[in-house]
This record gives sequence, C-alpha cells and structure tokens, in this order.
Amino acid sequence: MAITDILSAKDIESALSSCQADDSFNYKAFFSMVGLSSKTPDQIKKVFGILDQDKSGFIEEEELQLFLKNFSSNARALTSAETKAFLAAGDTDGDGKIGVEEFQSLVKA
Ligand SMILES: [Ca+2]
Repeated sequence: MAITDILSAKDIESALSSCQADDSFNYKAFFSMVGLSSKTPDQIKKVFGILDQDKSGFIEEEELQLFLKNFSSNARALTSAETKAFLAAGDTDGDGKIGVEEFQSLVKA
C-alpha cells in the first residue's frame, strides 16, 4: 500500500509545498489540501497504517515528527513545536500517542 493509492500525487505536492518552512505546518490545512479530510473512515484508516511505521497500532511522537516523510522522502521532519502541537491536537485520551479513532477524528475535525 502506497500513500498515492489513496491520495493524489498532485495534491500531495501542493500540500507539501505549503509547509516547506519550519513551523509553517498546520495539520488542518494539510489534511484538507492533501484530500484526506474528504476520504472515508476506511481510507483514513489505511493512511493511518502507513503513518504507523512500526505497526504498533499507534502513531507515537517519533513517527509524528517524520509525518511529512510518508508523503515524500524529500520532505522535512516537523519541528519539535509542530510535533508537540500536532500530538496535543490528536491525543484526546492523553496517552501520549495517537490511535486510529483519534486520527480519524483529527482528520475530520
Ligand atoms: Ca507506531
């Protein structure tokens, strides 16, 4: 499963170009630009499976920091401020990581 099986390469390119500068990443804008906000829960779950690199069932902080690299290997890592804000937005139960239901809610938020 490649991320481009679900999202268009053109949308990914636009979304990545919108957040090239450090601390310019906005998860809501990114999910919208990349087309994820309009996907079905099942498609969002498949994307979650790609982001969960170690297949632990959760997106941990280290995986979140490398979030953009799942869309393009040339993309930058998120800054620690961006990573913490992203995690805080998604981690509604406060366990320090993002589960699939949390991710689905965050994408649709
Ligand atoms: Ca994981």
